[in-house]
Amino acid sequence: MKVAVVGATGMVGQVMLSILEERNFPISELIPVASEKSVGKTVTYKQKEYTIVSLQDAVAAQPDLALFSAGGNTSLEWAPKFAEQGTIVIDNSSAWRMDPDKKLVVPEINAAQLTPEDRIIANPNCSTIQMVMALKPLHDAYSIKRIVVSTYQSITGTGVKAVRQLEAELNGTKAEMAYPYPIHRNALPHCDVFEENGYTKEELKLVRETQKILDDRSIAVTATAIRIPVVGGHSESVNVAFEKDFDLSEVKRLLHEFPGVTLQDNPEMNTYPMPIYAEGKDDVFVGRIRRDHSQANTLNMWIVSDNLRKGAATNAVQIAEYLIEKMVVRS
Ligand code: 2RA
Repeated sequence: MKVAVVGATGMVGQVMLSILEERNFPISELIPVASEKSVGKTVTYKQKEYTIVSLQDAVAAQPDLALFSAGGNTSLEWAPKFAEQGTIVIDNSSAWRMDPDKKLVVPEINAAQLTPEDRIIANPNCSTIQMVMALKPLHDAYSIKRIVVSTYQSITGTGVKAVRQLEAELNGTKAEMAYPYPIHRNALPHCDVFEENGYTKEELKLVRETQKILDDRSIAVTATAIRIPVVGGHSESVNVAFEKDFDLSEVKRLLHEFPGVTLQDNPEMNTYPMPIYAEGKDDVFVGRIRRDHSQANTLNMWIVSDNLRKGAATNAVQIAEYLIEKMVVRS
């Protein structure tokens, strides 16, 4: 399969290349794509160097599949150009996620809705993916009424500039600021930009994408997204109220049995999810599961996952694998 990776030099693009290699994705020809300033440079895939090409040249090459992680504006302009000629686009930006004609897919949850007509498929936001992975089996069993989520997000979600800012703050050197304030020894209640309603775009993504993926706009969601000086993954404290009561042991069984979720829940043995252990893995880790005694039919849990992997690159590649498996696209 001829595969383009658009945004191949970015943090997610680089992880996409390593995931494609790790999962031995059936690539006959790899086309790394990046901005004009990177054209002619190379990226490494399976110990070989591949020369970066422009978006124009990538479209002309007519790939079967294009994995995008290059920002919303690039996706809005270029995804249709690829799709018009038959390329299937899986886009990691927010550009198409809330488009009513585009599917927003977490394979373990809703890949079955994909059809050969879907030419632009949206990859959800990282903080949404890990949350709905844990909530889907519980929604099916107990019907979610309301979600209150607080996130503690890795600086890798911002990109390499944020990682360099933290490194500089730790080393006492200078670096371009990715944030309005130092991130070392700090917690920023500011992920993405603020909207007029006082919420950030990141918080509103958690609300709107969750309702679309679980296909239930009656689910009430409210979110607070925090950036913390961590690199291994995003963590989330989730309080979820259900229509029906639940049994804690059944909740844990449902989570344990859900593909892609790993239960880490034995506080007496100091066993609970943490970014330092989630980093580099594809699973969504769930722990600190306990009944909220302040409200009926309500549960607290702690969810951690590597935001660059299942939160972005792995989920996108899993969508592509699903398309091949269902013969939607020739491998
Ligand atoms: C973030 N979820 O963490 C956003 C985009 N990756 O900044």
